[in-house]
Amino acid sequence: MKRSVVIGALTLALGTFAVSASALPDPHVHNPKLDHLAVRIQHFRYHAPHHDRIMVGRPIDVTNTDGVPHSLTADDASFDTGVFTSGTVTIHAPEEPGDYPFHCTIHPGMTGVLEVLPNP
Ligand SMILES: [Cu+2]
Repeated sequence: MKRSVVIGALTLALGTFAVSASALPDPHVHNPKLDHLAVRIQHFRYHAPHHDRIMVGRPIDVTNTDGVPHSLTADDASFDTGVFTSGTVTIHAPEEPGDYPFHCTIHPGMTGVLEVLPNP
């Protein structure tokens, strides 16, 4: 009797794990969340949903809400909004997958990393 209860609990735990594992993004399935990225600059920081991930070549809207000059500039210069003080500038993710560190050319302490994924 006690043994069957333990097995039941173990099955339940495995079932829960299977559900959470299937929720992870599958690199072979098109994920619409990676078609577009919106990055907000606020209080001298970059804020983006979905962990700054996007597929190759897709548009990135960068909005500066600070009212002071900022940029979002790849360390390797593969993308760059240029310096802007307000509004939204649209750039595009590089065509080569990889991790792309970026920074603000005005404020060196502002940094982030863009993860560019291949097309599925
Ligand atoms: Cu800045």
